[in-house]
Amino acid sequence: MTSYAAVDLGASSGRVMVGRVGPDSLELSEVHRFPNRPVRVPEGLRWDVLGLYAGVLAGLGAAGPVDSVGIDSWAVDYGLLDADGALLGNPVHYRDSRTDGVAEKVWATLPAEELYAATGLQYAPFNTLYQLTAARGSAQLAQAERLLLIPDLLSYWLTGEQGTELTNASTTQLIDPRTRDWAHGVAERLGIDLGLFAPLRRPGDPAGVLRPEVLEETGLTGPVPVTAVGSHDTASAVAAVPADGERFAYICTGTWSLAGLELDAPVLTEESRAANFTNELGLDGTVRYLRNIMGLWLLQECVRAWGEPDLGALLLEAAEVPALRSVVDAGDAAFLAPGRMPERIAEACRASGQPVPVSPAEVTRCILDSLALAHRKAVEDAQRLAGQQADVVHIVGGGTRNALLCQLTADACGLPVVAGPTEAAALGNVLVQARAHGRVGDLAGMRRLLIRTQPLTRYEPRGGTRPWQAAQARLAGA
Ligand code: ADP
Ligand code: LRH
Repeated sequence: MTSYAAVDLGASSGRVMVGRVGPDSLELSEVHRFPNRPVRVPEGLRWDVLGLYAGVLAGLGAAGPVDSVGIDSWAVDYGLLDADGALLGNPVHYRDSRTDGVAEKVWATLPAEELYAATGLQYAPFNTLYQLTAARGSAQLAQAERLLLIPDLLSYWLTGEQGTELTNASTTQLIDPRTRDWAHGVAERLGIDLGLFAPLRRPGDPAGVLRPEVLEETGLTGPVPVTAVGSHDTASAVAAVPADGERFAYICTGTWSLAGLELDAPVLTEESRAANFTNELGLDGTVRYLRNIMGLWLLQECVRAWGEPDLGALLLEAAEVPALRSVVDAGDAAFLAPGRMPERIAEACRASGQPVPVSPAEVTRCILDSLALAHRKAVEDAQRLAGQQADVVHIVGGGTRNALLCQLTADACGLPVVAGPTEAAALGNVLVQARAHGRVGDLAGMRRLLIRTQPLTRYEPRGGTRPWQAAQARLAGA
C-alpha cells in the first residue's frame, strides 16, 4: 500500500485528501477541507492565496506519512513573482472585471479566428492571455520576473522549485494544442513575454521535494517528493472518469460544468470556434474537448443570497416544482460576476417572455433545468463537431451529490448517466502520482481501478427528449 496526498483547490473549497493505493484497491479519505472565498478589495476581486497555502500546510500536517504530494486547482489564474522570488500582490480572481472589453482589443491585433486556429481555446474573458493583456502597463506586471499558475505557485512555496504544468498551461491560451508546446507566434504578436513562464513540465514529472521548513511545520519526515499531476482540476477530474472502453461523454460538475468529449486530437474548425468549444490538454496526449457552462455557481450564488438555507431540503422542494417552466442560457457569460443572482435569473426569464420564478424552490428548479439543458446541448454539439459518438454520459465532481441534476441530465441527453466519483479531481491527482511511482498502469488501467473500487450511481433517461428539444428551441428563439 502506498499513500499520496492530493491537494485539490476548487473555486468553492480547498481540500487535502489522502489516497491509499494497493494492487487492486484505492481508498480516498479527506483529511482537511477549507472554504475558498474570494475577497473584494478596493482594486478588485482577489484570491486569498496565503489562506489557501495555510490550508494546504494544515492538510499536509493532518495527512500522516505520504509517499508523494500532488496539487491541482482551478485554471487560468496566476501569481507574479519579483526578482527575489517573492509574490507581488494577491492573485486576481478570474471573475474580476478587469478583463471586460479586453478580448475585442486583442482581436483587433489577432483576429479571433486566427487565435482559435492557433490555440484551440474557447473564448472566455478570463483566459490568461486576456488577463495579461488587461494587466499590461501595471506596476505589478512591470516588476514581475516570473509568472506561476496557482498550483505551480503552491508547489514552488512547498519545494522552492518552479515549473509550468502543461494541462493547466493549456488554459492560458498561449499553448498550441497540436505541438503541446508554447504558441510563440501568438505571444509575439500580442507582446506577451513567454520568458515570464517557468519551463513546462508534464503530469508525472518530478516537481521537487518538500522544503525542510515545510517538513518541520507539517511534522512530515523527508524526503517527501512533490509530483506534477494534471494540475488543472478538470484534467485530473477527467483522468478519473470511470469509463471502460465505452464511447462516453463527461460532465465535470462543481462550481462549473465542463461538458464534452475526450479526443486524440484537437478540433480547430471555424464551426467549433463559433460553438465556443475548447481544446484543453489532458493526460497522455488526450484533448479535453468541452464547453464551459456556468454550473452550480448559479445555485451557489443564489444560496448565498438566500442566507444559506439547507441545500438538501431546497433540492427536495425543487424536485416538486413543474419541469421546464422557464430556462435561462447557463452558458451565458452574463452570469459570470458575483452578486444579485436570483434577480439576474428572474430578469433573464422576464426578458425571454417566460414565467418568472419567485420562490427559492422555483429559482432552483429553473437553474437545474437550465443546467441539464446546457449539458444536453454541449454533449450533442461536441459529438457533432468532433464526429465522435457517446453512448453514456459520466458525471463527476460535487454535482454528483445532486441526484435531481443527474436525473435531469440523463432525461435531457436521452442517455444513461453514470454519476461518480464525487472527488474525481483528487482521485485523478492521486492516480497520476501512483502511476509516476510505478503503482498503477496506463490511463485505461487507472480507470479500470476506479470502476472496481468507487461507488457509482446510474440514472436511466425518462420520458423522451421532446420537452427538452422544445425548451432548447424556446431558448434559441428568445
Ligand atoms: P469546486 O471544486 O468547483 O469548488 P465541488 O466539486 O466541490 O466544486 O462542488 C461544489 C458543489 O457541489 C456545490 O456548489 C453544491 O451545489 C454541490 N454539493 C455539495 N454538497 C452537496 C449536497 N450535499 N447535496 C447536493 N449538492 C451538493
Ligand atoms: C474548474 C475550472 C474550469 C475553468 C475554470 C476557471 O474548476 O478549472 O475548468 O475553466 O475553473
